[in-house]
Amino acid sequence: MVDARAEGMAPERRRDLQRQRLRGLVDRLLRAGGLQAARLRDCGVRAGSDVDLDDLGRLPTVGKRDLWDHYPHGLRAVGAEDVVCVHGSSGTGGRPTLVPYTAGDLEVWAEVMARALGGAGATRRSVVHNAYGYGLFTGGVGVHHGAVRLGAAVVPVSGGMTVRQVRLIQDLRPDVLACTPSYAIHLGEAMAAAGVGPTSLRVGLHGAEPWTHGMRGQIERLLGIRALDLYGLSEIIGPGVACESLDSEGLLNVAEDHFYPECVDADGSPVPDGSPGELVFTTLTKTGMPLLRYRSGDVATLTGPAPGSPRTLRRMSKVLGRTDDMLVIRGVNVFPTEVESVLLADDRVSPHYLVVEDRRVAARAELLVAVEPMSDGIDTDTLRADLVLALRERLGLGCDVRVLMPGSVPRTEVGKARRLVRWSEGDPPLPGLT
Ligand code: DLL
Repeated sequence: MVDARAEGMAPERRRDLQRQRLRGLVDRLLRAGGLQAARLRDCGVRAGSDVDLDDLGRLPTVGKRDLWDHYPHGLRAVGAEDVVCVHGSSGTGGRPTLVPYTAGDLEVWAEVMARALGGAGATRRSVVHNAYGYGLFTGGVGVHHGAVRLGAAVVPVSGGMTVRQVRLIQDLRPDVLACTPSYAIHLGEAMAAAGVGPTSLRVGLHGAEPWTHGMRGQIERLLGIRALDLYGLSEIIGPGVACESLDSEGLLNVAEDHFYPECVDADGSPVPDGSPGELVFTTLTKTGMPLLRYRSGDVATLTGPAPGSPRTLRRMSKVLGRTDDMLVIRGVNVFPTEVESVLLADDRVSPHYLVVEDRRVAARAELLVAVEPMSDGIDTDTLRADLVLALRERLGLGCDVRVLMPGSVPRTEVGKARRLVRWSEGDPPLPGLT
């Protein structure tokens, strides 16, 4: 553990720390004025001492719309002179979300990302090949801060130029790969195509987009590494909000001393541990844009620490989907990740696929799934029929499967893979789909 005191703290002691930090946060928000202060006052909160962790549920939430409504400075809670950088995401529908960071926020970020790397087995001797995009996106810079804090050597290669990346991996012999899961597949395929054998890579930290255990298997086979999940969102800090460690049993340790997690249903009521719900985060220690009860839109489950692990942090599941990515097809709710788990359970299917919500007849949305065969010589008619059956069994829904020529689904070299499109009019989202 990078910070045994924080990661291994007794849960009751951590709860005291969280309570104290929550009160400090509420005082900071009230002092800063603005939207969150007004909402707190409307709830009868006059000072941090009025709140407790146990009644967090009665406090107001904030959401993406609030950030959009307050663009460009968002819910900044400090003077402009205290802001040292701005990050964000391009967002859906071209509406960016910008997040101001103070020097203190960068400290927190470096700390939680160093812990994430440490949990993956990285040390001062590690070389981290960082293929997350550098820029406004938090992936590249966030992993960078963590690697530097750990004392590892970071190769800030960013996204794209895959041939050069393969070369750098051979020459610099990194043990840690940091990139999106879809880029890990792309990189692995490029290495196989170039005849590059086993590399020095040992572990990967993958996130920024949803991916399933099936995709994990594909990455691990292709690259010969342990593939771990790294989660975060720019509104909260970026990567490092939660991360799998080698011993966390497939779940992600939440950095809950800095980001207090809740899991709620559509009405905002808490769901029990182990039940899926929307993750809500409170940034206990951030100062640039602190958020009280930010509704992330990400659906996952929460659970306690791994039994027997020195880490005592609560854990979250892989993200199952986003509330706004949930498709409702003939009354059945479907997340694209459920489709992915069915597809990748079949070793004839390549990890390049696209889920299309066909809304050309608005009153009757249909699910169309475009896949590519893993290799030549696969009987595509049988594959298609088998997938239709497997999807019907898993989702309880008939859908249309198209097996396309290899290479038809666009690869993502930079940024996040696009796994879901909504098709309401015009040309098909992929050539060959009609
Ligand atoms: O994607 C931060 C990040 C960078 C995380 C690199 C991990 C690695 P945003 O661009 O603001 O920030 O997008 C945040 O991406 O709300 C999720 O919907 C999705 N997301 C992030 N990590 C994961 C993950 C970064 N591990 C949004 N699994 C979040 C599934 C993820 N979805």
